[in-house]
Amino acid sequence: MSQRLWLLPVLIATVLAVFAAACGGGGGEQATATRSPAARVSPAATATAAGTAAAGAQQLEVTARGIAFDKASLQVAAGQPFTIRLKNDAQVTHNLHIYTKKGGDSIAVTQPDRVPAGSTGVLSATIAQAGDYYFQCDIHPSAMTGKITVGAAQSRLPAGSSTQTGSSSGY
Ligand SMILES: [Cu+2]
Repeated sequence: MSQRLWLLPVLIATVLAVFAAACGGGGGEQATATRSPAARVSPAATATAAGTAAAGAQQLEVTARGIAFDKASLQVAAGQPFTIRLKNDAQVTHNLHIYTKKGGDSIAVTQPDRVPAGSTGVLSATIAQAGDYYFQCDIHPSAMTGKITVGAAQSRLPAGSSTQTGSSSGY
């Protein structure tokens, strides 16, 4: 009888140990990311998809002719990826470089960094903070400048994965 009593705690300890191990293993799997806010998008967010492209990537296009951009202001939504295609229709090299402000910190520049005459460079970026930013051609920083306005991103995202982005997807 004394032997049985002695065994009991050992058994309990064993059971507890097994349990702990099982729970530990399960805990790891629970750590998988829980990010599915996209799943619940209100149908009210049918914001008339006017100018700005929808569904994720916003696509803008700027053309360089002579020593000038054809646009002096651009607009994108905060926190959403966008691309700017710089078509260089000029006879000289240009680029398009976004800075926090004139003379400020670099945010993003076209690839390639120097866009030869007759070719196209692409700038891809996401700017988290709304506000006014500055862009220029680094080769002609006094002649080729503009403002890029980053608007607060709100009820845009038409949830549906429908591909109704811009129709001008060249290439
Ligand atoms: Cu230039």
